[in-house]
Amino acid sequence: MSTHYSVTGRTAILRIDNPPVNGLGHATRKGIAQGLRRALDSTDVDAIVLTGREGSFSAGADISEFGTARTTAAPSLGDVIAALEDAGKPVVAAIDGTCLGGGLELALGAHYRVATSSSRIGLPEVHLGLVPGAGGTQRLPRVVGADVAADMISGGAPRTARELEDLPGQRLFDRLVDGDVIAAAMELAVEVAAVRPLPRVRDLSVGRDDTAAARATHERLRRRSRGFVAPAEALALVEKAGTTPFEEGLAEERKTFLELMNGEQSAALRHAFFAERAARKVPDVRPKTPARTVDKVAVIGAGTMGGGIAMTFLGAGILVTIVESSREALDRGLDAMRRNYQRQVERGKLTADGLEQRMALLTPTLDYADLSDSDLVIEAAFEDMDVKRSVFTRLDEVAKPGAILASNTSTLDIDAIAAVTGRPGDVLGMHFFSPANVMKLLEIVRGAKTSDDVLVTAMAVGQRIGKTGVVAGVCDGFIGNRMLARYRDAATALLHAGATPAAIDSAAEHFGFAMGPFRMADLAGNDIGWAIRKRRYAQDPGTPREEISDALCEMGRFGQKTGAGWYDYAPGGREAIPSPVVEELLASFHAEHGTKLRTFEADEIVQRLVFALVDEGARILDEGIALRASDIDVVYIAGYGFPRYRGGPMFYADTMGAAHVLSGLRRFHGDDGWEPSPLLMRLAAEGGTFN
Ligand code: 3H9
Repeated sequence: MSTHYSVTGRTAILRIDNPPVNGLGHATRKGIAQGLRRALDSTDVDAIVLTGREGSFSAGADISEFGTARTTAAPSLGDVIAALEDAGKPVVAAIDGTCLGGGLELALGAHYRVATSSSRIGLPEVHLGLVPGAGGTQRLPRVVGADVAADMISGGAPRTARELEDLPGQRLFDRLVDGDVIAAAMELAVEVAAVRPLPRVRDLSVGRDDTAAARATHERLRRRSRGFVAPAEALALVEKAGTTPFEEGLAEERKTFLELMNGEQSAALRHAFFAERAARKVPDVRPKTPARTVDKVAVIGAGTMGGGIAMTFLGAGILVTIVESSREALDRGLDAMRRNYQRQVERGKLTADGLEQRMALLTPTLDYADLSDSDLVIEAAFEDMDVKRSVFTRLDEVAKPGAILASNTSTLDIDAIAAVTGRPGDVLGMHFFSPANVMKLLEIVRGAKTSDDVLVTAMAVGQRIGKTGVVAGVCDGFIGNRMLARYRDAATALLHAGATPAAIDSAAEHFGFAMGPFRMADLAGNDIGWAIRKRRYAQDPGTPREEISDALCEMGRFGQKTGAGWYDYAPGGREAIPSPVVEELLASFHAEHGTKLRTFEADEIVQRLVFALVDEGARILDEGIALRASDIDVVYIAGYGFPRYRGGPMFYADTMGAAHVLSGLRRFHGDDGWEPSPLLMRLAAEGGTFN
């Protein structure tokens, strides 16, 4: 039973009880409709309180039903809401906790609403590539005004009931409480039992401010949602609420909702939603393995990475000890952190008090002995095995028993690092992405001996600090950087074949990548890859040379930081301007190598880049480095700017079909000796999918 019916005095209480989030699946919708009918038919009932579970009124439609017959099976959510709204007895919604999507739409169908002030109210459908489909775009503007509704529906971010209550002229809530919301709703139900006609949201007119601030918000929403189709549709529907009759707006909303639900973007975004949640589970860890307590964290290294990692923990209110080897490096690191916070204060993202509170949680030190009471130590020292080994040897001496020892290495062998300690079960990788205080992705690298509770703790810590954690096995580059290497190789191959950096970047960005490979390289610094290449050339003289990239670095064109890289930059500027120097460099390379120049369609450029990711992803999956294909998608969306609305590289490959990807790769590689990954070949032969 996902709904419960009871009567107290002359008020019926209809409670939605469908854990974990009170999703409004078919059975629940039926339960609400039946409960309502029963209350309306009963001569012992004067009013109805509709409520959920403590902490969850309802998170909306059951997304897992989308695409199945149950989504549209009667009664639809729209039918249930219409029945509430047209009920001949007052319906009071009693809201506590999450009230999202269809859950809010349901509450808007009630005649009265009472909520706890901390309840989270929102229409987040755009995050799933949808618009609200049960009247949200038409009813919300009638109670909070068109501008706030446009922001909430097109941006998707929830607000607290208190924030909404404080808006001028809002008519969303009749009462806000901090205590027992059901008792308050029952009280109101008794008071309004005889009121007729009953107030209906649909009968209100839409207010709007149309201020410069509101217009700026809309403009920001449009910019931020580049490539996403739903936000613009949502804005248009909210606009309609003020200009067309209610029923017409509702019909238009329903049509748009169904089109979007059956479209590619929503399928991809729903995949991303479930993929992020699946990534939190590790199948072979003992169920209910308890996490260790983490109250104090230490970070080794106050460079860009260490500082960013420290800031992430400080932001979550966790005590951090930061260790450096010299006073100058420590001071430099602290200055950089303070400057970073200062910039946030200037942009209004942090208060001056907030800045001081964060810095007060930080203990800088030069002495490893000061981290002896830390529960978790994250090493972010120089990326070199000897350095890592000596840090971990020292950590093994000073860290308390049971402390977790993590390395932020992006490439090195965690097992080799763990082996220098007497407690390899306590060691794992926690690979943050730069800038660590901004980027969402956290690769949690499980060594051969990492114990289950250490893994579980690292995942829980990741969630606590707001990161999207994905478990990876040990290999060079783990999931993300190993795939990135293939992506870069594909970009370099395109360059060698005659495509320009601007053409490659433009195709990638048009596809939806946050940044094309060459703009990205200029931002990250071309010297980093060069240093790695030089080391490889020295270790193995047979390593193929990346002539153009090497020549670029030999000219000192390291990217934005030197004002020149694959592009030119105005002093201090970020705008990438195609460079005559690079053009000349490419021309002389092509002349020397007799390149048969050809032009590349944007489609082919994208396929070359993305299929390379898929091929490496398939190997990673086959080797068990990633637990599931959707984990790879999460890595690429959260850490590498892959367009979320395409669902990640593996999901994208599934939409193309493995056989198509394989034949594309064969064509692009020609006779260069490339062998397809066995998994890709299997799927192509069987017509199977990664996800
Ligand atoms: C909609 O309402 C359309 C309507 O306008 C029109 C209809 C006609 N459905 O996130 P968590 C699962 S669209 C099915 O880990 P938290 C989730 O997969 C909907 N399942 O918990 C997970 O499962 P598992 C608009 C759902 O506490 C478990 O519940 N609403 C749904 O961190 C726990 O979730 C939204 O977009 C769902 N709606 O966060 C809200 N929601 O344990 C989407 C969750 O097997 N949901 N699950 O991995 C959320 O934002 C968060 O889940 C929430 C809780 C904030 C509610």
